[in-house]
Amino acid sequence: MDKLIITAALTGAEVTRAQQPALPITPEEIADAAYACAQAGAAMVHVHARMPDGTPTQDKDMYRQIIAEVKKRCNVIVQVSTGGAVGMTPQERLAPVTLQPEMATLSMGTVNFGDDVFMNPPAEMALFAATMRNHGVKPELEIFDSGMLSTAQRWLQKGLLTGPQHFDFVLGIPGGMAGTPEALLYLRSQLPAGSTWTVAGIGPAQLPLGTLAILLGGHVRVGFEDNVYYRKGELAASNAQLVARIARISRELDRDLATPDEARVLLGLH
Ligand code: KMH
Ligand code: ZN
Repeated sequence: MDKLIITAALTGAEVTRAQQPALPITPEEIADAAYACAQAGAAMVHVHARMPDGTPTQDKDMYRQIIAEVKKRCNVIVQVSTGGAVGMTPQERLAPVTLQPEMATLSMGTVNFGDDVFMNPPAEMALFAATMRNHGVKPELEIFDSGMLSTAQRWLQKGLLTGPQHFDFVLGIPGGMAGTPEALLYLRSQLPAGSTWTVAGIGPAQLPLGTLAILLGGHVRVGFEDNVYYRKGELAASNAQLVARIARISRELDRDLATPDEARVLLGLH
């Protein structure tokens, strides 16, 4: 089995300081959290930018600062969000891709998102894919429901996506596919040959699905974007605490952790 790539989704667009007092917001806080997660075993960070008051933003300069601050501290792969927050325009969402980060997320379809709708019409997503290709940015394909994986398969056949792809199964969003082992096993069974995959279990699904992914040879995403709790009723102290736990479980299960450079090789970033 390949070594495990742990991604820390540090901030997201929805979680507030009221919900999680340790949420990193400024570029310095995000970079400090990235460093702590790297020390705990993360090879990648998935980042969203916020304004100083906590409002989500896709401002290019804010992402530039985040990337620079992370790079000052450590060598983790920085993956920027192009999901941003519900309601942002495609142009806003794409802004950080022009900074040529190593990776960026690419949502593969529209999904109900709690009481909102996270809009990802095919023509806009094709533009996102083309922009990433033109800037040499590897996408991580965000799969919120099984039809999105079928879309990825069609796009591979049509040449809108080329080469081995990296998938993120985001499971447990209200409106998306359930955060269950059955859902994960089904999606894994439908993956195009040669793909790599990770799982982002939402809320209480984070720990069980992460553990299952370790056993199945997938990779794992943890962090406050998806889950603010350490266990039921107890907030996590930091993103790094969530990384440290999944790292510990992986080592106990005899699966070593990928360093950032090893993850770059596994993901074909070189
Ligand atoms: N904030 C969500 C609406 C991504 O980063 O690409 C979308 C999201 C996905 O977080
Ligand atoms: Zn995100």
